[in-house]
Amino acid sequence: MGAGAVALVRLALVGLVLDALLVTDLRVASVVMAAAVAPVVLAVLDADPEVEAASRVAVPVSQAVAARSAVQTVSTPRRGWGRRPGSREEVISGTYPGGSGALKPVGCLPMDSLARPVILDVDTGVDDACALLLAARHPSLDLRGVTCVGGNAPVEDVVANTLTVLEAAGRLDVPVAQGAARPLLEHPVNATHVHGLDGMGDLDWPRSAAGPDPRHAVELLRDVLAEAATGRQADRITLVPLAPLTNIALLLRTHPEVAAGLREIVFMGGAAHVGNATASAEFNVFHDPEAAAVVLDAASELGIPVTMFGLDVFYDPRVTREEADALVAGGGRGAAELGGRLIAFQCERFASTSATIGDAGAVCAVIDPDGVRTERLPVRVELAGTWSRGRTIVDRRDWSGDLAHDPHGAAPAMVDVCLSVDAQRYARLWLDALETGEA
Ligand SMILES: [Ca+2]
Repeated sequence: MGAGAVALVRLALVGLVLDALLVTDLRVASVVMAAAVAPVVLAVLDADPEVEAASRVAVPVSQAVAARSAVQTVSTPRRGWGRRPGSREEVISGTYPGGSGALKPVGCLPMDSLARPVILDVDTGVDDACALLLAARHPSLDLRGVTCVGGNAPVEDVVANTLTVLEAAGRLDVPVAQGAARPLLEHPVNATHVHGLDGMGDLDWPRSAAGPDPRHAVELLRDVLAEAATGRQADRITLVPLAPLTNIALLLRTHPEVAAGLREIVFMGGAAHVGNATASAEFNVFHDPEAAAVVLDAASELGIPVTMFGLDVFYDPRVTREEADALVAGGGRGAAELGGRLIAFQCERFASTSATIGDAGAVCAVIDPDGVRTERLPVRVELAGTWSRGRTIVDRRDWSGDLAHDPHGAAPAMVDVCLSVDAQRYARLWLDALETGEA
């Protein structure tokens, strides 16, 4: 080994030691902070589905942002807010050797040993279907399971839709489990006005005859995460919730020990700036605000890194109607045709020439984290506001002196908030996975 290589190894070892010290300090700090935080007051306000429906449809799409081609690629921990265990840099390591987002040639399934293990929690859902197709087909991911929750559609429909998508992707080997049928406190609502009566675009697509795993979603999550905890660091699971966080809240409160098997949580939900279910709140968090609050609290307490892929970036990665039609033209009832038809459905429903890949963007953020710009910021969920219930309050203050006079103090949950995205890069990643990863 040359002198240069020895120096590099020494630097890496020093970095590891510093990281270990920092993790220890922050875990102690998080326990102290958790003990100091007053109990969460739960206030239940009846949601009005009609208000939710009207506001979701009315959200404008930022074409200007969609046209952006270059994005700063490095997560920027905030000065004065400290650093959380499980750094973004650590998360990035271990990507597929072909490079971030690189695809292996056609026909390379099953996944190789370097593929990142993931579980998706879904309420399929048109855009959940887009996310499932990507997670099922991309060679840099190892989809270990899919758990279902009521949200866009009743949970029984979510299970049926999820199995249908996995069959189209040629991945009925992936266990699918049914979870919570309703939020912890809120009334269940759905979004059939967005996703069609069956929750997945009413495509007249042949339904899968497969059935779900006999376990409850929380049991499947517990089992897979417990097994991952006994393996190598690289075997730890990236959990990708794309729905109301009910299942995940139940999991982390019932089986907090599963944190040992978790690498990180990358969830679609919330926003720093805008809402869709209401003027303040994003649908997934608004649908079950208590669950979102529990997940952020538990993640903070257990030292689980969290990335929020919210409405600030959700609408930006878009596929055109022409690109969708090209996918459909190949036929074959596989992932490409289904993906194309899902995009075409959205184009027609919203009278647009393009549609977002939606939840699939959060999966892109796992495959290719350099495609989003994040800031590590304190986040709380509003549980009591008359007009703001379900809002994710992202603390973007950059002068810590304000905190001395703030009766609330800083939120204990530090989250990597996605603030902008290289939209074309993620849309291309999704298209490539479907075009080249055909079953
Ligand atoms: Ca969803």
